[in-house]
Amino acid sequence: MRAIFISDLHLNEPDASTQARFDAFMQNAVPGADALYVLGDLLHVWLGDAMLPGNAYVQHIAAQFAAASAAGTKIFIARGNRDFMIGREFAAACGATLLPEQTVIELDGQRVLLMHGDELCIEDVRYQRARRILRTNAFRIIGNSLPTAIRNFIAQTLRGKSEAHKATSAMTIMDANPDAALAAMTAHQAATLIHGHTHRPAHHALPDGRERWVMTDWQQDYGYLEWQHGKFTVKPWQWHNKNSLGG
Ligand SMILES: [Mn+2]
Repeated sequence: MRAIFISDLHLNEPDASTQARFDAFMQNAVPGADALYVLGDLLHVWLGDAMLPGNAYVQHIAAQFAAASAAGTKIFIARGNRDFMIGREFAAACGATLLPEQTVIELDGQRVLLMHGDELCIEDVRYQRARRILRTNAFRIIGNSLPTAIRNFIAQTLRGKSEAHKATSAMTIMDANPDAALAAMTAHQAATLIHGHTHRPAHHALPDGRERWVMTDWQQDYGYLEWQHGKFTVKPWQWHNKNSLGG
């Protein structure tokens, strides 16, 4: 069993270096894996699957997932706080299965809890209040029925380059609350939790043997998480540094 876990790519058309890193990852890391789990914020801005038609940039991303899926790697995509409007059309274009907000998988018999992780940032009360509204099917329907011109205008505004850096820097995101993480693991009877969102990559090993892996965003040099031979390893992105790929 070889499974790969990633999150917080924040793929965004002006950011060519992250795109190059993604292309290299799909070509080098994914082939032969049994499963690829994308745990939210794959896309920096996604205001609904109505953005898909005619969008060559996102279709190129989807096509790479679809090719991996056709080659035998199961693709699973969870929504993040930036791409919570990902829907069935996008998932279908990727040959992917959409995951619920929290999901438990078994890796060689071990229960592992997966989530984007924004629900763990409970000290950010304003965000959690907004989240309860935004993450509903009703909001998803409203967003998808916006006129294309308005949606594109909003997307372009959100996509501005300096805005992208501000919005993805860890300083602007509150950290996960460790007690909330433990409570979620207890509720799901999982000894391992994997999440992203905070952009603070880490391996938290708890005294009771439980562990929490926090995945990195793709704008810093770190790596992806892989399960193979019954253990997790962080694998550095080494094909090679994104500057030489993206120019
Ligand atoms: Mn996020």
